[in-house]
Formats: sequence, structure tokens, C-alpha cells
Amino acid sequence: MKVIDSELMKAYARMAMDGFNQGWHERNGGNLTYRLKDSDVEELKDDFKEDGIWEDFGWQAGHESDSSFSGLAGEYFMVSGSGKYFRNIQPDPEDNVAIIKLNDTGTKFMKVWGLKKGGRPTSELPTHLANLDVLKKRDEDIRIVYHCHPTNLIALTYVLPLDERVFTREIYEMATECPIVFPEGIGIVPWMLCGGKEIGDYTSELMKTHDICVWAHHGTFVCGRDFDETFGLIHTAEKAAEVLVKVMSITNVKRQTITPDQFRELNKPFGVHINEKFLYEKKDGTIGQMPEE
Ligand code: 2HA
Ligand code: ZN
Repeated sequence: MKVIDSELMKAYARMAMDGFNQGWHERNGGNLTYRLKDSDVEELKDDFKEDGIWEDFGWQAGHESDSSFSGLAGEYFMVSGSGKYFRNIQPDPEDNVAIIKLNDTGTKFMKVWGLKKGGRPTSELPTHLANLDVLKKRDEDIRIVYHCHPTNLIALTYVLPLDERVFTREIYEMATECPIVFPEGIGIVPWMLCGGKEIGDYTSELMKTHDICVWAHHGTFVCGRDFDETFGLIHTAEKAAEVLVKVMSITNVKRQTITPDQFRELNKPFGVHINEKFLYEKKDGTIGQMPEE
């Protein structure tokens, strides 16, 4: 099977276009990585060229020598290209996307398909792999990491405290499905240089327990088992963020909202356990207040 004709490529390209149409991928913003299943590799491998060169990952902010993703050794990944525009992925996947393979120690990669006019995988590749390494240990079926620039979540990183409890709680109160979709909340990464090892390590530490992280003043990182779940997660969080931005443009004090006990009512019927650290008591309806220590 040609990669270009596969259901996998179509699903990947559709997600890229969906993200672009949401306004989350200005210029070359964002990146998307999918860890192939054995059955995907089996289906597509006749279209792979495995006689290329092994390349270093090369973190942009130094530390080039210590990138090793041993937990992902020998695996294949579909990744967006560095400097490539998401709006061009669906019209021309072969120029904007690559499939890469890791060597058997997880220290180098080889392009086996795509980026037909040259180029490298996303500058965030080491961050994506660091995340996927951690996520595979958490749940073998998590195979997607998606980075985008959703407007409202980014806006909130300028006005809410960069505190996971407050940020998550304010988002939870904007849409009942949020705590059901991400009961472990939103991890917060303070501003750091993107493409660097520090932000990669910081994010993957949070991804040990979270499905969604916000990079302050930059964007978001989410993971999932398939494209629907991954897109649905960030779509849900960003919708709630949009509601919060609208509420905050009217007032900084809510007249009424969903209470901690009402959130707890969701646990049983929806089979989740909303982390209690987000269900602290508030003094009043003021948006963004810190919990009492
Ligand atoms: O790939 O979004 O964070 C462009 C970016 C880097
Ligand atoms: Zn970005």
C-alpha cells in the first residue's frame, strides 16, 4: 500500500486541516506525531526506503549528545516537517510530512518516507519523542502527540495564575464535559525556549500524569490513542477557554457556577475520578483566585 493512499495518511492529514481550520496553525505553527502500530508498518513498509542516513535529533538549545529514546527503539513515526505549514499537509502530504524510524538504541533516526523536497522533521521532534516515550510506559495504546496554538487557551496564560489548580478549575467550570475528558487537569509549563531540552523534559514529566499541558504564552500539548480522541481533547479544552474569555470580557466575578459537590456528582455516572486538588473551596465568584493554603 502507498502511504499516500492509506487510511492513516488520510486521518493524519484530516486532523492537520481540522486544526488549521480552527485557527490553531498560523504559518508553520504546531506539529503532530503518530507512533505507527505494527500493523501500520506491515501495511506500508513496501513504500519505505530504508537505505537512508541515520541522523541525530539535535535539541535546538544544546544538550545534543544526550538524546536517547530507548523505550521507542526501532519504532516508526509519522511526523510533520520543520518549517512546513499545516494548511499544506492535506493537499501535499509527501512534501510536508515524514515517516521516520528510530535505530535500535533510540539514539538516531532515519527518514524512510516523505519530505520529498528535503527538510527535517519538526523542531519539536525531541519533545514529541520524549513525550511518547513516557506515554508508552503509561499506556501502550497512546500513540499521538499534538502541539498547536489555540487562541483562547494562550490568552488565558496572560491573565490566570500559572497554577495548575486554578487554571484547570477555571476551565472545568466553563464546560461540564471538561473534567470528564481530562480528570487529571491541565499541566502548566511556564514560558521556556521551545525546541529545547528543558521544555521537552518539563512537558514529558507532566505527561506522566496529564493528557493536556499548556505552554504559557505559546500553545498546548495533548496526547491520545487516536486522532478523534486527541483532536477532541484539545477542541473541548479550547471551547471552554473561549467561554471563559467571553465571561472575563464581561466581568471578573461569576454570579453562579458549577460547585465542587456538583463536579463530584459526575464521578460515578461517568466512571471518572476528578482529582480532588481541583475541587477546592472558593471565597466568592472572583475568577482566578488562588486556593487558601
Ligand atoms: O513548529 O509551533 O513550537 C513550530 C512550533 C514550535
Ligand atoms: Zn508552537
